[in-house]
Amino acid sequence: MALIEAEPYPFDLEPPRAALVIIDMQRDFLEPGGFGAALGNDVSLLRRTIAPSRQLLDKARAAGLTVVHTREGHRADLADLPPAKKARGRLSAGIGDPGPMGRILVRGEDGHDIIPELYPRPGEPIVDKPGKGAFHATDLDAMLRNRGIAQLIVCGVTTEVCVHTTVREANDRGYDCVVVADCVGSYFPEFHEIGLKMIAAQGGIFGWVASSEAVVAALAPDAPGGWR
Ligand code: TIU
Repeated sequence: MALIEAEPYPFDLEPPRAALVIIDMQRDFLEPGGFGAALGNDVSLLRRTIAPSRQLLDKARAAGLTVVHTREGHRADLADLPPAKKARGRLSAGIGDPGPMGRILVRGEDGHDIIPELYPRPGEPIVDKPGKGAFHATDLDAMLRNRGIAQLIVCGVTTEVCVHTTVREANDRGYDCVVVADCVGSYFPEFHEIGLKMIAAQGGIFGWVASSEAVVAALAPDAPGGWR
């Protein structure tokens, strides 16, 4: 067991029962030439998460943690795309349409894939999800339970959308979640800040919030209070 300094109080990490879950670090959300940028968003607000996430990913891999990656997207035939999701936003180029890096949020397209900096290693599960939450219509819960995972360290984008939805789903399924503050990001700084506060409020109503530095320190085998 290792203690992670966190809000609202320290988190007892048990690495064999913990997974690092990296949400939707996809080219279309993060790269300057992607769908998110084409909608007028400032992707630098998301890109600041890449370096700390890479550091945390390296440390989690070295510590032998389960690492799971997710991607938001749909089948090429769009059979799993709810009409309401397709229509939302009244976009001239929306999900399934040609975008700057292939068809927008369609599996197999360049923009749908994970950024090279955080690319999954062979053996690390990738969850392809049609919704905002990573549990909805996926096998994530089964994979975690089959591995005896009960604690999730959560990184990714965006804080108030797919990260929040996933953490809320996980919380209701009995998982303890630690959201890594500098490894999650939003196109809207105020939503990011409030989103993090909402996680840890009321005694940790949805989970914990910690810095990547605090999580890395807890994963270091020789750190005071560290694991092993
Ligand atoms: N992954 C995720 O958060 N998908 C979104 O659509 N986020 C937005 O903030 N739009």
